[in-house]
Amino acid sequence: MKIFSTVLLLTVAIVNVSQAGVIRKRLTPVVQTPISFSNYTLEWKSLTTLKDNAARQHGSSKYPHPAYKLLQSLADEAVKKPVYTIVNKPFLPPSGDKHDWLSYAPYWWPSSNCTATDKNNDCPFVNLDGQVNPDVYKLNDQKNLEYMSMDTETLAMAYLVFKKDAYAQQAANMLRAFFLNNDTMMNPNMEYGQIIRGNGKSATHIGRAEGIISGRALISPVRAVKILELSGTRHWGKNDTAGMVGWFKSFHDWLLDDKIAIDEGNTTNNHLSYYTDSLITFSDFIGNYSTIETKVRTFFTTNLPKQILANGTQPMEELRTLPFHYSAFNLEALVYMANFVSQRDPLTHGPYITNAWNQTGDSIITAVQRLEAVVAGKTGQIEPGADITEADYSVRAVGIQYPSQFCHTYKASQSHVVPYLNLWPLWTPHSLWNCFS
Ligand SMILES: *[C@@H]1O[C@H](CO)[C@@H](O)[C@H](O)[C@H]1NC(C)=O
Ligand SMILES: *[C@@H]1O[C@H](CO)[C@@H](O)[C@H](O)[C@H]1NC(C)=O
Ligand SMILES: *[C@@H]1O[C@H](CO)[C@@H](O)[C@H](O)[C@H]1NC(C)=O
Ligand SMILES: *[C@@H]1O[C@H](CO)[C@@H](O)[C@H](O)[C@H]1NC(C)=O
Ligand SMILES: *[C@@H]1O[C@H](CO)[C@@H](O)[C@H](O)[C@H]1NC(C)=O
Ligand SMILES: *[C@@H]1O[C@H](CO)[C@@H](O)[C@H](O)[C@H]1NC(C)=O
Ligand SMILES: *[C@@H]1O[C@H](CO)[C@@H](O)[C@H](O)[C@H]1NC(C)=O
Ligand SMILES: CC(=O)N[C@H]1CO[C@H](CO)[C@@H](O)[C@@H]1O
Repeated sequence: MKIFSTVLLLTVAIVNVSQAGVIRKRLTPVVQTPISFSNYTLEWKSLTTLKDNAARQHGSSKYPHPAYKLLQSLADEAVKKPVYTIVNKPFLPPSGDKHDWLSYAPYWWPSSNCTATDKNNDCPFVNLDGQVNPDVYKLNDQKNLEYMSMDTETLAMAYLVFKKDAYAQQAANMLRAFFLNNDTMMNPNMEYGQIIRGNGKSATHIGRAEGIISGRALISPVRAVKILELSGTRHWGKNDTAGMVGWFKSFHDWLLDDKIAIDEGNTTNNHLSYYTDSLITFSDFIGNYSTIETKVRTFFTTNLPKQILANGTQPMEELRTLPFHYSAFNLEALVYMANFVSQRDPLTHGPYITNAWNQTGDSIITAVQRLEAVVAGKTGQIEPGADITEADYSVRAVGIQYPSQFCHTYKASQSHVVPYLNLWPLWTPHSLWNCFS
């Protein structure tokens, strides 16, 4: 089971100024708390390959890879689910609007002398580090977002292969409920992620920049829209796409203009990688093509050399208490970025950067090779409780680009606890199916 989800990012830089005036930075441990249980992964899925593989199956009642049977059963389950929405939470964000995304900073409690009825508004909150306020479990915005992401993408892919109307119809229902229907939609911002509640001095009233990383799960719905559009289903209209583009235009602008979003964009580690992936995906979707190349080139030349050293280590990720998890997690984002800007694919307007993998100076490849070596126990550390299959996404994705270097070097799991993660043969070229198994 994936753990990045079960981990709350609570790394706080504490700066100590010693008497000699030397500034030392100390990182507090990342505290593991079962707050969100995300099973979402950001994996590049080539639509060209999805379609080629689907066409190969066409007319045949027998699907040569078990992943197709799994796809069918996941889609059959998804059509029976109610649509997801964030409007049913029992607490309101400071805006008073249930359509606004909300999550709580987990270790903050109403102070013990507080007798107010509305503790969100009338109480000072205090920090009891490591003790999770169970209120956080009452908010399911992140879970609903991630489930909607996985289900809409799965349903759209299933429609592409099986052409069963119910799949497209349900994908459309879920997308409209989450983004387009005035009663149930999410507002296009993440202003209230990980807020500290109450009326005390520490109350933040707005969310924290770190909370924005949850927005990476908005990438799959964009792909679901593209797949539905290309499939030609009668259940998804141009008006629907236009509605989605409107939503993502607002979210894109919020990511660029909002104060906490700017803070997130000024990070340098995995947060920046995912922020950039989100921004370029949404820019492409809304037709703002002009800035994508520059953004990614800047990332490649300015940030990548600091994220990945010549020996493939990722110091910003490995220095944390969950080195394996964070290395795999950041690579997932980097591989997506390189694929996104380099592919000529119906999913993107690209290629934005010709020979993009080359522009990374082999650094992503080197980092993936190091991850492989860590999994093989040859170097580095895997923290207790880590899920080594988290390396699968980046090794396979790079392996598809460079089969001569990666075919048969690594065995990817086909029995992840989360069924959705076993669908990878769908977007892996048929000729490489055996490379990773
Ligand atoms: C993630 O998947 C596992 C395995 O299917 C499941 O036990 C867990 O509940 C899932 N997480 C959430 C939030 O549903
Ligand atoms: C209530 O508790 C908070 C934190 O425990 C404290 O800062 C505050 O002074 C208390 N207020 C009163 C009126 O006792
Ligand atoms: C939904 O809200 C938008 C913006 O407030 C408004 O323009 C539109 O007419 C509303 N649609 C419906 C069906 O109420
Ligand atoms: C688009 O049109 C279809 C068919 O008229 C309708 O069912 C759907 O709700 C519309 N979508 C939006 C976003 O208005
Ligand atoms: C396109 O995006 C860039 C930043 O990525 C922004 O400065 C510009 O205003 C956007 N253009 C439009 C037409 O939205
Ligand atoms: C990787 O290179 C850095 C910088 O030269 C060095 O500090 C680190 O020890 C090296 N790590 C490994 C595992 O080789
Ligand atoms: C990038 O491409 C150039 C020209 O094809 C080649 O000389 C160079 O070695 C490549 N660099 C990397 C890092 O692949
Ligand atoms: C300190 C720093 O890097 N600030 C940057 C934060 O992001 C904004 C918007 O991208 C830049 O204009 C700042 O220079």
